[in-house]
Amino acid sequence: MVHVTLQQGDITLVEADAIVNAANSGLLGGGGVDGAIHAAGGPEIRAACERLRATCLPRGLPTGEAVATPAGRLAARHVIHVVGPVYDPAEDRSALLRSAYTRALAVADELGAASVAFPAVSAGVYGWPLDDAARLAVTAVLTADTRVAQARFVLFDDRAYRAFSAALAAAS
Ligand code: AR6
Repeated sequence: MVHVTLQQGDITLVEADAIVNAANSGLLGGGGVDGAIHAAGGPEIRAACERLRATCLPRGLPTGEAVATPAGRLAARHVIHVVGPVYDPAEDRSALLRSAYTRALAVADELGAASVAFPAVSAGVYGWPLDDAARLAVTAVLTADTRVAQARFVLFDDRAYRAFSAALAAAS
């Protein structure tokens, strides 16, 4: 079973085989953790995303899906871009949020990555309530069928760290 740990901090600084990016379907950058990863990783990530758009993903990466690029100047070897769902109180999109995590782990398996770091996908600009985002994230990763040995959630602020701590304690 995958071993899950938590850390508060900036995911761009994490040394893991792969870090996960909370991207958008266009894959060409944005704000939040996406902007930070592109800024810190440099143009190699953007160029790889542009190649994906020009070849296998002309209409972009669907919500709940994952795709890998090199990590440019980052300490990690790969960036696994996922698209979380935008929160909508009128529609249950939790399966898509769980899928973002399980598809990321499936891509990590294809890459042979043993350690993967995740941000709190959908819990920023996409508006997912933090406690629920944490619960869905932790249970998706803990129950995933994967060869990834170490999964680390890297939470940017204290509030997110506390939400993920509570979710991990409840699930373990
Ligand atoms: N390291 C770790 N976590 C971070 C970092 C960082 N450097 N920076 C922000 N976070 P968001 P989303 C946290 O908005 O909700 C982008 O524009 C942040 O505090 O980055 O999935 C994309 O292009 C929050 O807890 O992602 C999309 O358009 C979490 O990362 C859209 O935002 C996710 O916040 C995706 O929205």
